[in-house]
Amino acid sequence: MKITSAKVIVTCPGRNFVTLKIMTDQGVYGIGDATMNGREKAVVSYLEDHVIPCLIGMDPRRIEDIWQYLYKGAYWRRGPVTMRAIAAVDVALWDIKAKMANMPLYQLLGGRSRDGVMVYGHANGSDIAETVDAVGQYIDMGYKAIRAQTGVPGIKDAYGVGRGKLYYEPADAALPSVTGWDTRKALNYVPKMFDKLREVYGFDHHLLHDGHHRYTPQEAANLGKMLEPYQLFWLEDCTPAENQEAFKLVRQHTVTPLAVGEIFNTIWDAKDLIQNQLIDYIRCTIVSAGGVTHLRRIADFAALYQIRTGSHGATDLSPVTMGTALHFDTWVPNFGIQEYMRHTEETDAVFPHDYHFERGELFCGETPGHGVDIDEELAAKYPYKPAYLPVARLEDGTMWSW
Ligand code: CS2
Ligand code: MG
Repeated sequence: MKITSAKVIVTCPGRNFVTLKIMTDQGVYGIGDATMNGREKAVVSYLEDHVIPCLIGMDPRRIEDIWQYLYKGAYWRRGPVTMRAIAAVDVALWDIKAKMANMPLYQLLGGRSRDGVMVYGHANGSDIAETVDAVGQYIDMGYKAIRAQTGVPGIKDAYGVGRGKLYYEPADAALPSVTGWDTRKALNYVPKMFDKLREVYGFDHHLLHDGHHRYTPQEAANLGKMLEPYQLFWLEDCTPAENQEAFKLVRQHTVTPLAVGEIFNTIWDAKDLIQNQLIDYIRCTIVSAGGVTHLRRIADFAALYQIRTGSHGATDLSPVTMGTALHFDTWVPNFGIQEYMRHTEETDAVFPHDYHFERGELFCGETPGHGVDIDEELAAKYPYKPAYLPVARLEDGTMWSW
């Protein structure tokens, strides 16, 4: 069996997506996601100029060997561009293998560990009252777990506040828009939101919060401590994680569960966090962390320390990643939760898929492969549109982590 050709499809049905399609001499094809929000074209070039020429003629059944070829063979290891390109190839090859086996992907991985996959949705508002309403709407839709973010008085466009009810899309401008940040104001306001949420809805639902890399370790520890009475499912990205040791200080001071990893690319980014048991959930996902082949290594390593998965699932991860992640989640023994931000109807139409939402859970389908396709004709109607994530500055103009 041979790879005969491969192409990269860029489409913008409401937001940009980069998709790799690999064709074989047996007529079976596979699809992989290579989207990197705000830096899409870097991955397009990496695939078109440097990966696809090497793939032609290779045996697509040799998934592991091709993964190692692209990782070790590039000499330049790791990083968000490289690992997304590898992920796209890896996912397309798993799709091909599962189609050849006439099985849904989760069967190839080891079979079902659960029926459905618990997901969390994003509730947000410009202030506490609006967020409380939004959480109520998610509860009414059947969600068991809800992430709550609020605008903060005095902070311009605080992270996580969307425009519509169900959709939140941060990459919103042809050049980065400037948002604000003020840790003092956030530390004052965020605990009040959770106090209100527990007062109104009680403790039956899981609540989550994303710090989005904004706090220092000491401030994160303080926030974690203040949130303890509200029994969060997790506090995410409470401090930047380039320095994995930073989490020691947070861990020593709070029992609020910690989640991190949506911007990690390999197991090495999480090694110290995992083996020192500094986190509770690992948020790496298929597209950013080298595909199914590598994510499986991360999840297995995390399982040794009772750390569970909580894969990133924002709208910039295409339905191809979501579909693949759901097969992974259906199999992985140490599953925790799956993030689920709904895609727009336009996006869903470009990527026909067989997963569905029911009573707070997502279910992958039984179609052979990962169950997600791309309608190329429809995709061609939505040309690429430059869209950047915002940047964040403090009141005095200092650049901060967005
Ligand atoms: C976020 C994302 O979903 C999350 O937890 O942190 O909204 C993130 O900001 C985007 O995926 C960036 O592209
Ligand atoms: Mg996040």
